[in-house]
Amino acid sequence: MADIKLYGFAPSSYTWTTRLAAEEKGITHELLPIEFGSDDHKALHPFAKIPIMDHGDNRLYETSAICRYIDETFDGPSLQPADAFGRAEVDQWNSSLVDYYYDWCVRRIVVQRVVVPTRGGETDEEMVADAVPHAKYTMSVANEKLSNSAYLIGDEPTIADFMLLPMVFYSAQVPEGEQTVKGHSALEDWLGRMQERPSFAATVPGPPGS
Ligand SMILES: N[C@@H](CCC(=O)N[C@@H](CS)C(=O)NCC(=O)O)C(=O)O
Repeated sequence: MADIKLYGFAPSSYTWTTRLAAEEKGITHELLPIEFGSDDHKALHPFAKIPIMDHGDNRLYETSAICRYIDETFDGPSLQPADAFGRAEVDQWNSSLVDYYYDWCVRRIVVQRVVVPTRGGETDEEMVADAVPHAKYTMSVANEKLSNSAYLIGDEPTIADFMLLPMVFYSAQVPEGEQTVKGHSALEDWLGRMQERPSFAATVPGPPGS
């Protein structure tokens, strides 16, 4: 039996982050699909999002809460700094990633460019074009931080890096997103380092529709 259950889909950015955290801790997880918006889904998550985690009787939703729980419950390398300021920086980054990066980089660009057409819809070109300068700005903020340290908070990757990874990786796969990543050399170097980690190889989703 796996150490934890994760409900979600491999390509989902946030599901991927929780899978990365599990791999980094060296624990096993079972990935269970859900029918989006179904009563079963709402019973797991009142806002019908993914991922959701079950560990014994403990059920959690919200990616940063799941990752912190995994980090603090299981042995293995710590995914948070030891000091209070460092841990608060992880929270600061996680909150910025959910509120700003996901919205500008993933929801308005990657989802419009990849997910919407895959589901038979039409990309909202205006939304994509409007988002590019904002997405570029968010990437420049991460780039500046990564110009001063190997990872977002210090010399070791933390939950914040595993939250950022899918967002930057997916951005780099689509033309408008690639523009936002390209030329940010510290961010590009960081992406290269993150992709070399065994946790990346173990969890990277296949191309859309695969
Ligand atoms: N704040 C939530 C966000 C979760 C979220 O938005 N997940 C996306 C998939 S990556 C989702 O469920 N999207 C479906 C929808 O918005 O209907 C978290 O941190 O887990």
